[in-house]
Amino acid sequence: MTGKKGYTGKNAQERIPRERSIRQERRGRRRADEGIPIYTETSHHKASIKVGLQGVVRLSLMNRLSCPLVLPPFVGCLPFSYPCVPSIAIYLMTNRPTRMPEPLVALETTVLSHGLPFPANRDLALALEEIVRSRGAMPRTIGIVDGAVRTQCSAADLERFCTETPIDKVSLRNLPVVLARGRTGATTVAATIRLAHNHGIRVMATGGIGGVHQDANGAPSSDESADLTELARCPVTVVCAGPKAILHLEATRERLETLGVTVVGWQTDTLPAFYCGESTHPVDVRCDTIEEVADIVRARDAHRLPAAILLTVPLAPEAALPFEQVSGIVKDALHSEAARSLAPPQVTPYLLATVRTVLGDKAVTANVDLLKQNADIAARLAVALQT
Ligand code: PSU
Ligand code: MN
Repeated sequence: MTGKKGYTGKNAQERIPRERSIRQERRGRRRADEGIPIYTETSHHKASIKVGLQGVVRLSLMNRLSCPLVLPPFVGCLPFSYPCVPSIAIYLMTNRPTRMPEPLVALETTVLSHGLPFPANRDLALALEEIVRSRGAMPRTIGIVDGAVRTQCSAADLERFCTETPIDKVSLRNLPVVLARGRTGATTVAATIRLAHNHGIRVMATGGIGGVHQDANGAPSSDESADLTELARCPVTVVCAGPKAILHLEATRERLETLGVTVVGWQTDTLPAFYCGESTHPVDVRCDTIEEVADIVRARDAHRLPAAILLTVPLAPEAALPFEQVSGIVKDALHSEAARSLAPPQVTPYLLATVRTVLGDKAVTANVDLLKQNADIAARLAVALQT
């Protein structure tokens, strides 16, 4: 349902078959923190709850009114059916029946395994979680550990993501493979938002999103991050510092527009360029307060628009790296022999590492600073969306 109930899954694609939800719950798995959608508005006109569980059923009418219906244990043990009109949704509240959903912020693991060196990555992982908590929200650092989705990595998991090599870089295309083969994989923005959305998490914080790469001549290349296409079909909000500065910014901006991703500028009219501060490309809308952003998110959800909202936060000019200098380093790197032999998923980590090699600590500091800033704003947004 929208807003208050915390679960956004309600269009046809996201409907979770009732039987599957129930089976998963029997196995003791937790889906969203706030309940399991067992019936959302569909062509059915009746919903039967055939579970032997005691719990609370939450009825939501027309996506707005909602009331919990406490089932006595004996009713819960019997097949139970409830007539409903097409726009009714029923949630079986089994995990924590009486608790309201918490404001959750998804964080990714690719930035830890492939984006930053040790020990900056480990310090960052803990710092981001702490920042989110300090704003009254709950961090959810997502990754795949030994073939299982972790919607909250433990300290030991984070240590593995920060120190183990090699760790798979997981996007949408290889997600099922990593799961099926019991591998451990760090999730990119694309995989993280998909998993977050599946688990009812509505806000994510990252550094920079992937986008359209450039070739050695500075023209858009055919290497385009799956972050873009996944943003187009995942109605979450991603707080970032814009596309990474190593990318073809103009082409990336165009693709975001084509894909229907709303680009919001946080207290800015122009698109941030990752650790290079602001670019010259316009955002769709400027917001100066969290409430303004929350209104746009609510409007998107109320009308079931499919794409993500990208809340882009620029690094302060004094903390930013000079764009011309970074572009020069990237161009040289793309001309090198090493770059030519790279598999596409290695391009982003390679270019980021090359910028770090040339610019040293400044690049790590700028990258870490913007990640912290984004986690802070994401947490504030998650809290605002609960009220
Ligand atoms: N933000 C950072 N550093 C990173 C990333 C984000 O500050 O390394 C990661 C994200 O996981 C993003 C990925 O999804 O880089 C993009 O990789 P590619 O261009 O290969 O899709
Ligand atoms: Mn790529």
